[in-house]
Formats: sequence, structure tokens, C-alpha cells
Amino acid sequence: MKVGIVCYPTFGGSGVVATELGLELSKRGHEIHFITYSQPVRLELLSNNVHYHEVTVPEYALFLYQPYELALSSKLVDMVKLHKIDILHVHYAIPHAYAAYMAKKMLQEEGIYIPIVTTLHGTDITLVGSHPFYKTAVAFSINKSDAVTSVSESLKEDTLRLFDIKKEIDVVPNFIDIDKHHNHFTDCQRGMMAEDNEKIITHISNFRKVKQIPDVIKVFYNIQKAMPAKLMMVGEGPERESAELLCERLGIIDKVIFFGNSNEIDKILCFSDLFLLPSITESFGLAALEAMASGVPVISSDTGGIPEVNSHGVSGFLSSVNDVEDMSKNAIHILSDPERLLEFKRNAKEASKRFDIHEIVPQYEKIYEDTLQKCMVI
Ligand code: GMT
Repeated sequence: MKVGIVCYPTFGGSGVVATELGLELSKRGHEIHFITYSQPVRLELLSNNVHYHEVTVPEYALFLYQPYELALSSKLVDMVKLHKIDILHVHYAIPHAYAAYMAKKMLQEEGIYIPIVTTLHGTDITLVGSHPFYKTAVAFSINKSDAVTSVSESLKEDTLRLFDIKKEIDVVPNFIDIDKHHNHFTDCQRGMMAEDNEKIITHISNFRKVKQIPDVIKVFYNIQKAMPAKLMMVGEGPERESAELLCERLGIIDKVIFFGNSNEIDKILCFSDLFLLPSITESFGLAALEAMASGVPVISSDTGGIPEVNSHGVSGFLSSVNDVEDMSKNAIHILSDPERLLEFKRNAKEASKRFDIHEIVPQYEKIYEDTLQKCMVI
């Protein structure tokens, strides 16, 4: 099959999922065309069945906002025709599903039928998409897709609650390549980050408000009062500066490392003892799954799709959003007993196996096949 994948190319869940999906599909013999405004960060290797087509939006002074969806829909039309793409899989409704629908209509004028699969990732529904300024167009694009998937049951429920949706939504959870996360590092270089007696706590995100960064720091503050510990803060975003200031104010800045964006997530997770994800909302929590696959237990909030990933008392613990005291208590409970920590690490790894890439990607293949079949009948 020739699949066109549209996604955000930046560090962030939906782009990572789309890229890993494309790469796995290419290994399974499909021809993949990534169509976006820059090369996705996890897309290192292009090959004869993995292609990248850049969408460029020429700057024009008259426009206050440059019309990306216009450029994207034109590019989609051109690429579908040039490469004879069979199906478009768009990740994130805004504006990808909308642009894909426009492309589909333009292609129809030329007698070409291109089915669209839309995958909802979270903020396109819960935070941005449901805003009155976008809602009508988002609902329209979802309803006009040939197939719709969401990354968790919770996101499916949110979508049905917030929008008037007439389409069936299939839940296809996010996934992880378990083999990649088998600690293949003989030396995690833990010694470069912390002393032997120090526990390593990690948080990875795009440092947006929704990630509740102050709670990450407050939980760590309580942990380091109870035992020697270091905090690894990985990622870049609007909350980073205030996070550094909070660490300084609490007198813990020398125990916290701010890495910025990193392509070495698996190395950092390899030496981590605990992962913190206290988000206000999270449709899935891919970062938590990546941590679990590396054998790192998770202390998280119990919001959105996180409980579908992190099992309370097994792979870590869940607490109400903002309940820093409960999160701290649970973290210290896991970290204070070496035997218990080991058990949680083992459990976390085991629990991540439910999301093995080899189990999940065939679900997308099936959706593509069924959608193509249905469209042929029409
Ligand atoms: O977490 C983010 O802020 C990035 C965001 C995105 O759209 O890329 O992530 C969303 O999609 C991920 C992949 O499906 C999910 O794992 C994240 O939970 C989800 N983020 C939110 O719902 C806040």
C-alpha cells in the first residue's frame, strides 16, 4: 500500500507516533510518504520506501497568518497524483483533517478517490479543537473522514461528548517498540548524572501548562527531602524558565538538570528510577509508556487516558490532578525500598508489553484495508 502520512514534525506525542508508525509500516513492505513542513524529528533514515515531502508556505506580507492548510492541501493533491498514493492518514485533526478533506475534494474533480483516515491525539480535541472558534470545522473534518481513530477510550469518550460526531471511532492505542527499549546499553552512564546513592527522577514533556510542571518540581522537592535524589527535566517549552526559577527559589537547582530537547530519551530513561507525569489532562501519555518500556515506574495523575496506560499499584501510582502530597508519598514508597523499586521496575516493563508495536500497527493496516475496500464499493 502507498500511505501518505500527515503529522506535526516536532518533538511531541502525535508526531512521534506518526513517525514510528510510518517507519514500522515501511518495514512491513508499505511505501510511506511523510508530508509536513519539516522532516519529523524521529525520521532519521529515508529509504526507497520512506519519503519526505516538504510543505512550504511562502511568506507574503499581506497575510497576517500564512495559510498553511492551503499549501498543505495543494501539496497533498500533487503528491497523491505524482506517487499514486492509495490512502492518507492524518494525525491531529487541526488543520490536517481539514486540509485532507479539501485535497480529497480537489482530487475528486479529477476522478481520483483518496480515502482519509484521521487519528485524534488529544489536544486537537480536548484543549484546542473544542474551542468555539474551531469546533465547527473540527467536527466537520472528523465527520468527513472515511475512518476515525483515537489513541484511548478516554479520548473517544471526550470526542463524543464535546462534538456532534456521526462517525464510528476506533480506539487504536499508541504503541512502543519493546525491542528498542530492552536495556541494550551496557553502560547507562548513570555515574555522569548522579552519585550511586542518589535516585534519579525524570520528567519528559514539551513544558506546556497542561504538563503541570510546578507539580513535577514540588514532588521532587519532597522526594529529595526524604532521600538523596536528582531530577532530570527533558524537553523545551513555555514553562521551562519559570520551572528553573522555582527550582532556584526552593534551593534545589543544583539537584536538577534541564536537558532541553533530546534525541537520547532512551539513554536518559535507561538510568532513571522513577518517571513523573502529573498532567492536568493527557489523552494517552506516550512519555509514560516510553518510561515503562524502559523499566521505569510512573507516578502520574489519574486524568484522561493515563489510567489505560499506568496501572495503579502495579506499574506505578495514580493520584488526583494537583495532589502533590499523594504523589510524593507514592514516589517515596516506591523509591525507599530497593526490593519494591525492583518489583515496580519489572512490572512497568511487563505492563508496557500490551502496547507492543507488533500488536498495534496491524490494527492500522486493517483499518486501511477496510477503508479502501469500503471506498471501492462506493
Ligand atoms: O503532550 C503533548 O502536549 C503533545 C501532544 C501532541 O499532540 O502531540 O500529545 C498528545 O498526543 C500524544 C500521542 O497520541 C499523547 O500521548 C498525549 O497524551 C497527548 N497530549 C495530551 O493529551 C495533552
